[in-house]
Amino acid sequence: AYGLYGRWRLGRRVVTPHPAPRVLPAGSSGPRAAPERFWGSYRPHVYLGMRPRSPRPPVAGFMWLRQAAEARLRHTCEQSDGLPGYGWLLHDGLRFGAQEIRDRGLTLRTEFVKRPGGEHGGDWSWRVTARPESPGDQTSLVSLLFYVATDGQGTLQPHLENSRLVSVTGTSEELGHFNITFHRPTTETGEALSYASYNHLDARSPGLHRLTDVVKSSLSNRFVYAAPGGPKRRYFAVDTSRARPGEPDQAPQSHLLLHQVTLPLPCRVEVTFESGSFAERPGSLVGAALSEELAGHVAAFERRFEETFSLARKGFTPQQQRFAKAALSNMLGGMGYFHGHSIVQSAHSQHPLAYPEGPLFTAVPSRSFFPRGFLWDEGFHQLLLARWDPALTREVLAHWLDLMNVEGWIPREQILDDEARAKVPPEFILQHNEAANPPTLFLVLQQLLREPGQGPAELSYLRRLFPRLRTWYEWYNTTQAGPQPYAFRWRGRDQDTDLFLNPKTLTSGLDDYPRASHPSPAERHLDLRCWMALASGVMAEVAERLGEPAAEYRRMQQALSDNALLEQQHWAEQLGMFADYGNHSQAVGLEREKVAVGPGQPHHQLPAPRLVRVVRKPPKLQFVGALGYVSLFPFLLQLLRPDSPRLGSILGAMRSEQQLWTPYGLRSLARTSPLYMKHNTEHDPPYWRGPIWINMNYLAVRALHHYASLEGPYQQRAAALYQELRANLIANLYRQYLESGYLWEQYSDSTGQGRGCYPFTGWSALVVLMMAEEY
Ligand code: 6A9
Repeated sequence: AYGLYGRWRLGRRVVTPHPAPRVLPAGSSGPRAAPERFWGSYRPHVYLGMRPRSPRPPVAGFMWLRQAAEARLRHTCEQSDGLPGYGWLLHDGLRFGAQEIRDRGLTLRTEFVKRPGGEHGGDWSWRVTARPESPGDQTSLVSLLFYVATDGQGTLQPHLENSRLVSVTGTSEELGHFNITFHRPTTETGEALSYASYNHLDARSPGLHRLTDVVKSSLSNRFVYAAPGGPKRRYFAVDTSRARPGEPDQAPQSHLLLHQVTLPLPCRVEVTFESGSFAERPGSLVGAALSEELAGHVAAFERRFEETFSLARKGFTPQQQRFAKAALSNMLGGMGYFHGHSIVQSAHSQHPLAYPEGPLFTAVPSRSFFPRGFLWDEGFHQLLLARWDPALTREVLAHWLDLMNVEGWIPREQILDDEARAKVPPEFILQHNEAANPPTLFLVLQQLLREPGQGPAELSYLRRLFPRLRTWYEWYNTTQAGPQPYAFRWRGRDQDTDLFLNPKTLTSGLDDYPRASHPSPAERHLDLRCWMALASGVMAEVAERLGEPAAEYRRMQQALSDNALLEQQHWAEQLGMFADYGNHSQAVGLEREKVAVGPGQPHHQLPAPRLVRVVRKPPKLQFVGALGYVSLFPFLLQLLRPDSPRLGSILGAMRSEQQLWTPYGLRSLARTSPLYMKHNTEHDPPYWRGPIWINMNYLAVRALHHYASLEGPYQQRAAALYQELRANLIANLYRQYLESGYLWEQYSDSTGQGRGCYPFTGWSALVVLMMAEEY
């Protein structure tokens, strides 16, 4: 039906930007429009790094190395480094941060402070203090390595004094002229040190994603540390003559200049970045001046934290408050600024295409494992951050909505640059334009609408957002429509059903949570339907505030929260729960494939038999028996009327230890459910089939709080459960943090222990809102 040109145009739609003016016009993150946010710790994937919010700017970073028989260089956050703990203890998301990093044998405290001034985002200072793990250790040598690197734009110039790299001057489009100084090391209290060794590296790299390799390849232990009167010791250091630039065929994108200082513990090193346009600088921000500045920021943070969350007033101990501050600070310190493009594919494009290039300012779920943007995770992150700094949240939301294409689609996982791509296996990089993800940004909008003091600025922000919100909503409403009015279905479920116990639904965010065993267009997904009820309500409210047509959104909201219709589509009377509906068989299992052995063929030559799915009873259209988070959705998103008897059933299932209740929070899938803790394939362990996830638990606590405030037959029950569930979650997250040094992706339903990747501040940081009782 389409000509060649028509087909080409259809294929290009996936990479055609939404036509509405960007919510954030070009330059709005730059040094003129937003100088106070220009520089930041926006490289969450390294232990310490800063960059400005500009496309390919020079960046700053830090590495360290304990001098031992082997050189183990630390740079990007890696779980395989096995650090006993690291993360921001304090971070205001704007002006300062203080992080603690525990490595074997030493502890590092990394602090930064920004100072506004000039035309290019001002100055900043770093202070790194290294202390031995055991106070008596005076023999360990440590190397602290500070670098600056370009990323395709700007120039750098090293300045040496007797082979010590003392400073770097440079220029870039948005930074103008600048000067970075590596100050002489001191004791941890700031007194001069008599001796340290210095090395430096001046090298090229294919890009920022190869910096670690370039530095590693240059390390040599031919250097000798010889403090006067002390023993001579060989140590590892960067060596310009050895540095290999990586792929030689690629034009080097990065110029790297690195300063290494090697010295005994304890010690301290400071680095200053000074902007050339800063006219009347009162003096460099180092030493006592830096200490004073830091102390001021710490005090302001403490005050603001208590004003915002009232944890002292609520009786939390100082140690519990420190935990909550660290959770919030890690969320803020995990903010990243990424610039680049996704690689996408539509049903109409034969080949993967480059999505339009653009910026994304976002929090990330995990600095080590998932240091990039995830659409539905971000809604949960911003529920916390909106309480701390609503302006920040507004900006993040705008960045996400500006990623929308003409269809109304936003790619779910944002893998935008080489550094991000280097961390993701190729098969996960491609984003498909039929793939949704829960529209949790509507939860954030709902929260922003409730903020007191909505004035003209907030209204005009909403007005700029509105055309995109409208298309986004429409995209879900049409592309994820279900088999009957008011029903919805996640697209993009796994199709290769023979290999999975239950084909996954990655788009729902709940990955392997059991759904209909045989994906089909007849499916009705309960969670998506509830998300759409929420989205409709928020759209109606936004439209009403703006004087835009709201009636259709209201009508949808009312239809989707009509409890009778909800029950008709999703109440499974026989199962006694809300459920998905689809082509389903309960009688499935994984079995070893039988491999025919030919006569005389020795067994050991055969490939290992695979696990394949067997369906012992044919599927039929029915409700899907899988009690867990999905079944709770009408409650989680507060669609149930307070007098609904279904509310009683849900509270019962939640409190039953056979089903969802544990001393650590609600498990994702009932213990009595057929796929509870079942592997999906030989190599795919259970994920959303039992473990405790904090985002859903936060929604549960929030919903209990809601129903506890409404008169009805279940009010008392909800109030009691609220107290209990909240206390369990807070106690376990706090305990896990103390015991393991981290917040985690999920938690074991049998021991409460952290599971999956770490640190995963992501939605685990919602514990702060539970402590503060902010819902
Ligand atoms: C795999 C492997 C270095 C899975 O937190 C992000 C998402 C959630 O949105 C989702 O609900 N996580 C949850 O079920 C992590 C997903 C990671 C997928 C990419 C690539 C990289 O290995």
